Amino acid sequence: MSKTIFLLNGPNLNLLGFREPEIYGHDTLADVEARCMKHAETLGVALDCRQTNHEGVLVDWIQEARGKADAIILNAGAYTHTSIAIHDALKAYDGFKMELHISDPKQREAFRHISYVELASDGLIAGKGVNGYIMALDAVMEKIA
Ligand code: CA2
Repeated sequence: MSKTIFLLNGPNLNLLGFREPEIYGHDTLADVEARCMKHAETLGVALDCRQTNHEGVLVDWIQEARGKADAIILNAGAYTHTSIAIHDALKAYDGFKMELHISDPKQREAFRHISYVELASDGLIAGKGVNGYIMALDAVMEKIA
């Protein structure tokens, strides 16, 4: 049976490609999602891409993934460093959980060094630019295939 992956992006990632290209690159979120959809097709996996600026919506989507998705790839944006609610939702999810960041938060300001997402995830890809999204898909497929 074919697998399903939720690719969830959190706050401000809708601004990708429009601001701070020196940190996040020139690709827009639409570009990145289109690349991921193409790659998912070659891998034979169904990919559901979503972005929200709202913490509770991310919690809702992580809960929705229970029973619907075999894995979640999550770039929770700044909620990574603040959200125990997202941490708890991830803990309640039984599938594979991959934390993803475009930059490497551990190499940036001290307030980005804690990750509540990391404490509830099975893997981490960070600091690889937007190519990290493709790397995350490949890594997750190895775990769930
Ligand atoms: O490196 C990442 O992917 C982050 O999750 C991005 C978050 C940041 O708070 C995390 O510490 C690391 C910020 C997303 C903001 O994205 C923007 C993109 C373009 C322009 C402005 C913000």
